[in-house]
Amino acid sequence: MAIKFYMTPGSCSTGIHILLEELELPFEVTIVNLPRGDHLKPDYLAINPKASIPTLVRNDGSALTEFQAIAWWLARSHPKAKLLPDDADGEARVIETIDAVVGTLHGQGYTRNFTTANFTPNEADHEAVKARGREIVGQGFAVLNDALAGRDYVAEDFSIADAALFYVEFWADKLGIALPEHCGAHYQRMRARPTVQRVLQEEGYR
Ligand SMILES: N[C@@H](CCC(=O)N[C@@H](CS)C(=O)NCC(=O)O)C(=O)O
Repeated sequence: MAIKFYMTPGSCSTGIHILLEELELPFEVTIVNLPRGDHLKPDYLAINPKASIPTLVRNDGSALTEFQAIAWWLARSHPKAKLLPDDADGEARVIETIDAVVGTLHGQGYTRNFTTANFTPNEADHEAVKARGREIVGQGFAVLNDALAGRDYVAEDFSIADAALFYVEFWADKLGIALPEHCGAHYQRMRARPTVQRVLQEEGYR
């Protein structure tokens, strides 16, 4: 049984898609159409009751959710691919960056723009909520930018943290949010990777 990957093109699942391609794993894709509400349908909720993307159903049939958990499991179960540093400091930097990406830039920043109504029942407040979201994203990138100075990747080599950072950089690109210097260079470095090019093409981007 191949790994089953539940994803939405251009969403945070793009980061996991990159890791699956980096690992050259065989996997079956199911596209979950978020705008159509596929994630709220009983058959998907039976797999992931959190109604979120991404989900990975592994060879033993068990489902794994949450970007960090999926990325960590992929890296730990394929150690030869070296998607995690093997020193404590490098590992801590990876966790630090993924948490900032998923918890802060995505969870507090971008979601204010993607699912604004979840933050206020008042439509008159929507623009203010979106503006605050962009502010959080900008502040988050500024911190990550400083950490990237003088480095090609978050840790010494490419790791799961770079796939996470890529998806929020990709969203910045799509939304017209300017990336600070080192994040911009990281984004271009990631786009030059053959796996990233393949993923973007498969997800309908160029
Ligand atoms: N903490 C979750 C967040 C996942 C998440 O929010 N994914 C978005 C797509 S990028 C989603 O499923 N949205 C569904 C919704 O907004 O209802 C994770 O890391 O996997």
